[in-house]
Amino acid sequence: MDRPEKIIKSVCKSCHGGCGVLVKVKEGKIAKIKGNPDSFTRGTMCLKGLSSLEDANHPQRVLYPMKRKGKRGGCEWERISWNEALDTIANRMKEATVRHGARSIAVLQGTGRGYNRYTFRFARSLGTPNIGLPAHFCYGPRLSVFGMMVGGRLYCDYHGWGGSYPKTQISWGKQLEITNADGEMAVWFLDSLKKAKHLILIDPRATRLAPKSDLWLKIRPGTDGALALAMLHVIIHEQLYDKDFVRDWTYGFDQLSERVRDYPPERAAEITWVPKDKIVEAARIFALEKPGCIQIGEALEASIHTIHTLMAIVSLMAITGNIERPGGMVNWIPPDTGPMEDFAMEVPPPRETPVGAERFRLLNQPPFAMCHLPTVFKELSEDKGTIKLMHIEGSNPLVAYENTKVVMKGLLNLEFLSVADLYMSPTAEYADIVLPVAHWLETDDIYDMHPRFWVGAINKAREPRGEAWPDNKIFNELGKRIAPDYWFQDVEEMLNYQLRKAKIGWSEFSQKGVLAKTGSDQVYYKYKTDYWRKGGGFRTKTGKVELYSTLMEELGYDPLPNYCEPAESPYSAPQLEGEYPFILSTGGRIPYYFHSQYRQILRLRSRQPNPLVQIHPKTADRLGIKSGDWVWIETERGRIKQVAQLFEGMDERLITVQASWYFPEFPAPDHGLWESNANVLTSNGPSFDPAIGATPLRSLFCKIYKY
Ligand SMILES: Nc1nc2c(c(=O)[nH]1)N[C@H]1C(S)=C(S)[C@@H](COP(=O)(O)OP(=O)(O)OC[C@H]3O[C@@H](n4cnc5c(=O)[nH]c(N)nc54)[C@H](O)[C@@H]3O)O[C@H]1N2
Ligand SMILES: Nc1nc2c(c(=O)[nH]1)N[C@H]1C(S)=C(S)[C@@H](COP(=O)(O)OP(=O)(O)OC[C@H]3O[C@@H](n4cnc5c(=O)[nH]c(N)nc54)[C@H](O)[C@@H]3O)O[C@H]1N2
Ligand code: SF4
Ligand SMILES: [Mo]
Repeated sequence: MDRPEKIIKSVCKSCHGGCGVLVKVKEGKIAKIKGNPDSFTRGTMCLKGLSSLEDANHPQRVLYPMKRKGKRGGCEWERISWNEALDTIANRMKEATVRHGARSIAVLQGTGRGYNRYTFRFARSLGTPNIGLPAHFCYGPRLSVFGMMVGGRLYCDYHGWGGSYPKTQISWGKQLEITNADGEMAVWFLDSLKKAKHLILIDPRATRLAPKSDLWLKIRPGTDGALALAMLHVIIHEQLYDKDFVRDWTYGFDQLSERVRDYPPERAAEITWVPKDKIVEAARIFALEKPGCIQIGEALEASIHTIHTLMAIVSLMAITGNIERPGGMVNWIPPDTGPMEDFAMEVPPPRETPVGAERFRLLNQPPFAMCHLPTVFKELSEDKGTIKLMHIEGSNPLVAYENTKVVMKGLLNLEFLSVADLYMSPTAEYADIVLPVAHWLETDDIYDMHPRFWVGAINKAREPRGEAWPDNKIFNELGKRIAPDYWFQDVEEMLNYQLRKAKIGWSEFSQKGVLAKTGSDQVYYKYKTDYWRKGGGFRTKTGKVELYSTLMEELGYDPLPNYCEPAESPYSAPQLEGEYPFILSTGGRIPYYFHSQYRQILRLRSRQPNPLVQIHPKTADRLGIKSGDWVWIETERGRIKQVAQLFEGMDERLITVQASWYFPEFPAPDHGLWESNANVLTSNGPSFDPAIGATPLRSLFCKIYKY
């Protein structure tokens, strides 16, 4: 009998996610995935999303819970039942809590995948403050600075709901056009760009945006703080700022003016290698051609100076009067569900300090306190410290975190490690228990990511393969075994609960597909209303935009933006320049991959089979390197090899390597972890951003030579 064809509406989650999709199911099988023209992303999809079925059907997916036999990393596995797997993990966690306290457990998640709220709720319900995310160098700095300065979040207004689109756009250390980072979708950005008068690109490399930009500031990596301070200098000195907004709605303008006096554009030009005229021009355009917005990239966060750099950039947004203005930077109001993270926040936070957060104190700020993973791995590698047991839901620390040798030593010293993943990543290979995770095509959940004006229904198009479970079910079933008060009968009850404020149940929401606040439902200039505060104002201590941060002051840090030189640079460590003559940047994103994922997907791998290191043609010529040669890249930590790609659009002294490479086709357990993984080169200390503990993934010293 013919089974009817069905079209399932869902949200792709093959990266951070966000693209509306239509999944065609024929005779019970998924036949095709395409973009949904009636969604926020208007039918667009990237090749990763279009390859989702190949991913879901891949023969190497983990399909059953497994426990380790023999020694850790010995690659001998035994299939076990879900009950045995969950009971084992739960019992180990309870035991650890009795023996060492709940703080001995760390719960890790990688980049945002729309289930962060489960990770946080789970860790809180265990009683551990040690939630571990890459947030010290990714998105955490932005959220911290937005929080301390404006009491909320700031997103570029690409949507024009207030009647204006950005006239000036700055793309600062970001490739949104290929990364769709943090739920801010490239399609919105590129469409709004057509309506903009100016695009300013601030990047050491000529990215795909360079031909579209009227100004490209070819900055030396890690010096963005000096550039932003000099732009502030120009705007303040030339009186180009928004005087009414500054007078009525900012705190600390005089101190900021005093501070930027130290950063005239000629000084910044020396530091940043950007000509003075271009700095002045960029500042004038941003101050005069309004409204304007700034898209901030992860490159500015993976720096030992991220917090003060971002403070200077938010000050630029503020003194030009671009905050909460149509076409500027807006803190969207959430749909009727309320902020989805309330699901985690309603569980009382543990009182203890997360590991490392006594030193990097911004990591210990409500509502998102978390541990500092470089500290966790360092302590573990020295066989000391607090953490004994780790559960990892969707992260691959052996590839993702600084200094792979240290991370490996640390993982090996854990008493117990459980990993929930779709594949046997190098990290999963070293686990005691591996849990099989369902693909998003096999999952029912609520999609919630930035920029938070909408939530969408992820609707499963088929049952999970093997015995895989969705992440939400894993957290719920594990949670029930340890802290039943906070968990639910089943996933449907948990989804209904999260939708209760919107007065809609999961089944109705899953049909509807989306809840959003758009168009006239959105509100601008919220600080002029009672929205955040009675009588108006921002949700900060002073009620103003804090150019001078009272929180930074309270925590013992410089309350005003400032600049400091990268730790490995020709100016700060000239003695090393002889041996390591190049500036190394790691991690510009690859369109066909998402971090360490998808090297096993042929359709994607065929686009770029090998890791690429970008070298300026003149540098390559001097070193006898030709395009396509394998090249060693070496730092004080170690060396890796990647394939040379000659690239003219950057300084001759810069070398950029791709991050996140391992080779699933290489033998277990390491799968080529040491061959080309950029984090063999990076450092997990001693230099960190003093407030949040970020590390310099984008500005290190290196040497290169032919393989
Ligand atoms: N396809 C794909 N998309 C992704 C990801 C992926 O792995 N693949 N990862 C996701 C994640 S978690 C994140 S955090 C985002 C990151 O995405 P983005 O924030 O867009 O960051 P990158 O792509 O790394 O681009 C950073 C740009 O900054 C430049 N840059 C490097 N150092 C500096 C510097 O010191 N100053 C300045 N001004 N620029 C610098 C680089 O040359 C590069 O062009 O992407 C997300 N999207
Ligand atoms: N040198 C250098 N290092 C970097 C960066 C850089 O630019 N340079 N970027 C950093 C940044 S910004 C980030 S965010 C981190 C990212 O770090 P991670 O998020 O740890 O990224 P991955 O290494 O891809 O590991 C993710 C794992 O989760 C699995 N997975 C995918 N989807 C799901 C799911 O839905 N559920 C579950 N349970 N598992 C899933 C994948 O198979 C994979 O094994 O890397 C960081 N590391
Ligand atoms: S950008 Fe992300 S959400 Fe959109 S299709 Fe690609 S992988 Fe899927
Ligand atoms: Mo990230």
